Amino acid sequence: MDNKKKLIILIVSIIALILLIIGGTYAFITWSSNENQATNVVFTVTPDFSCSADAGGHITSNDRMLAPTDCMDPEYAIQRTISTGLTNESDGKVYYDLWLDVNNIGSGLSGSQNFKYALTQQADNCVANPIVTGTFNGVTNGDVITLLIGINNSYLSSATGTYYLYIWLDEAETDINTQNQNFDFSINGRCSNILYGDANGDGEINSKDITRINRYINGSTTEIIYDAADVNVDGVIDSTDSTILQNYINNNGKNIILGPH
Ligand SMILES: [Ca+2]
Ligand SMILES: [Ca+2]
Repeated sequence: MDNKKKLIILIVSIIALILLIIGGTYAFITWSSNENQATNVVFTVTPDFSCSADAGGHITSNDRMLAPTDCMDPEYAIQRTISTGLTNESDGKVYYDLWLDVNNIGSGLSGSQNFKYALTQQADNCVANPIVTGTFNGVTNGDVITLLIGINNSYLSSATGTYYLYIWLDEAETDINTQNQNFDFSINGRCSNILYGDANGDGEINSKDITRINRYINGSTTEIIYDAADVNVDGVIDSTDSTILQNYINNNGKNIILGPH
């Protein structure tokens, strides 16, 4: 055997060894979703309009195993196209929210800094100018991850949008605790002609709305957009709404859903 053939065999052997190590070490993390947690949802809000979000149906543990990689990896990262839009015409303004419900997340993944998500409007880039990106670090069962916030994504008519959701374990991950973990997420959304949180009806959500709610509670005003101010949708406006709204503003709308969810 000449040296050239020896070199080729050596390179092939090294590559095979690398694949064996990577495959044997990390390719065990699965996305799972049961039949009740469809990732395509259609919801009707009023008789006048409805909106939809289609993320391509179920994602099950048979679909994808995750391994440390970059977010564009077609084999070991999750990439979902989400098409949103109004299914009926609307004359008024419609606010659109989209979020991820965390139904279950393994402690090894919530303890990692490298289990990540990003939502973009670019099919070919998950890093540049994401609408939202973050890690699942510290996330627990029952939490929500905000993807689109209504106030920044209002539609005037039958507009549609296409978004790309990426979920991946970053290539920096080396912790053995991220192996053999399960997680279970579902995409949910809501459209509404109510801008929840906008208690004074000026089209913005800010501290003025907290002031308005507090004044309403102490009886110094009766002027309030009732449905918008009742952010926990329990039928009354009280200090709970004020507290939720304060947290929402403090977090810049991150991972808190105002209104029905
Ligand atoms: Ca306002
Ligand atoms: Ca309330």
